[in-house]
Amino acid sequence: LIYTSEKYFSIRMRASKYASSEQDEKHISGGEALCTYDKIKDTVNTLLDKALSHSRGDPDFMQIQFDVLNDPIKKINPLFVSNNSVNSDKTGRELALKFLVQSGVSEKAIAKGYQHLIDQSELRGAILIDYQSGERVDNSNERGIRVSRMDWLQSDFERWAAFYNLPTNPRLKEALVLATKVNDHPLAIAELCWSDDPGYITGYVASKRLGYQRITKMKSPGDEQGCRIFFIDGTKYTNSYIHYLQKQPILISWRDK
Ligand code: WAQ
Ligand code: MG
Ligand code: MG
Ligand code: MG
Repeated sequence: LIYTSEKYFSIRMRASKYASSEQDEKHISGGEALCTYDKIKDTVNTLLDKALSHSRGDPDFMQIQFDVLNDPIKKINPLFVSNNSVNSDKTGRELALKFLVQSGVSEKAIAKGYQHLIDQSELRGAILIDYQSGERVDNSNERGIRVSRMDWLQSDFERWAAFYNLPTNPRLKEALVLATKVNDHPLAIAELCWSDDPGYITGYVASKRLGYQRITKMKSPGDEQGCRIFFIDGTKYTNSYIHYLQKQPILISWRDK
């Protein structure tokens, strides 16, 4: 844990379309960051830019909020990243299934997870599924649970990327920050993810056992259906896990050994 005299702030953004029309609200973009007071303006601008030039469309609603962190920030190491090149989204999904099973998720839970996803097409967060029964254990309906209060200092991320010869891709950074936080908790079993952005087809499975398994093709180009499923031990303490996801401040921090 870091105890600093400097105050840190959590910044959150979400943007959508048709929020105030008859049509169903469409999620466009979301983002979260941690920074000190002097960096708030830059951080807000970065999140604003992200949503104003988005491949899912131009938003007609946006909310950017900041609030001071009162809890100490916990530092954790990023999950280990492995790359899996596949030649079709079908092969990618089969590989994802294999990784989920290896992480301890039941095939029944995976099948039910996909069904919950199809039922909820307008998610802006994640759905939480029990890793054995496949029952959905959050009550957030069509919104999903949004993980926030997490970040990775850009300079630290760039040192990490150079060491592993990986691209300094902001999507990889964002996704690895989220996956590392989500999977660090004792109740987490595994995560399945791909983007809802039509042009971005790389996704991943992450777990304590397998690390962050990047899979190059998880959907076909143009598809706006994204996925974020957290498979957890959902038989008890689900509320404390959700509290952790939304409130515990986490900073990813890397040291080469
Ligand atoms: N908390 C919970 N769910 C989220 C969050 C969050 N902070 N951010 C996104 N989601 C959910 C939400 O339902 C989105 O629609 C869906 O995930 C996809 O989000 O190259 O870019 O930000 O290694 O579009 C993974 C591969 C990219 C990166 C994932 O997701 C790589 C991505 P997106
Ligand atoms: Mg987004
Ligand atoms: Mg995102
Ligand atoms: Mg997206």
